[in-house]
Amino acid sequence: KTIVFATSNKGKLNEIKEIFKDSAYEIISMKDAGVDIDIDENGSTFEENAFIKATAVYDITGGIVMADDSGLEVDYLEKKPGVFSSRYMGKDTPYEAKNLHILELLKDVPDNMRSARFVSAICCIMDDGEVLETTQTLEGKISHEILGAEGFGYDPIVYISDYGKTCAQLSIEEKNKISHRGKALRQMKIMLNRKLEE
Ligand code: ITT
Repeated sequence: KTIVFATSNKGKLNEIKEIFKDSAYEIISMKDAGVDIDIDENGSTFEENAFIKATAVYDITGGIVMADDSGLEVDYLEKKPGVFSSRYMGKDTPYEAKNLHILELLKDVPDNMRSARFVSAICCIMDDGEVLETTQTLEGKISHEILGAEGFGYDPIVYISDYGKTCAQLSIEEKNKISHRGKALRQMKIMLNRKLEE
């Protein structure tokens, strides 16, 4: 069975393809499914936005669709940028600038006040319209400098103490093992496998 992954973010697509590479489900991008739409993510939670994205594509294809809505919550910034993570400072602003800005906002903030987390809400709509959902997080701390070149987005400033590295210093396999999206996608994989047995 084929699942269209409703994203235009290549980083997300690479992560899900890695996780579903041994699955009975084949992941294809929105582009490869011939769907070219701009989705207005006007929800106020990650869950709402994941549902909005999945629904927009399902309304066109009628087949199985999965979507991820995710972001970074910085506790010191009252959980910003949160659902606005990709639009923070304008959607076309390079991540280097966004990351430097967050480091500047936390310039003299001590380590015990630098907690942050990545959140990923995954929504899957089955071909019969049934909705499956899960949300998972990855706890970290905002680093003091930009470190690493793997991954995407805010990865270079999210420091994972257990690894002594930022997410951008982890390989895609290492990141998937512990990440918000890795955990949510594996959970979703279990739910989807149950569907195959029904
Ligand atoms: P789609 O909506 O097309 O999927 P997007 O990038 O706009 O792509 P979101 O609206 O969910 O996706 O925004 C999520 C943003 O949060 C993303 O652009 C990153 O800046 C950040 N983010 C989420 N997960 C991340 C991760 O694993 N590593 C780094 N940054 C992440």
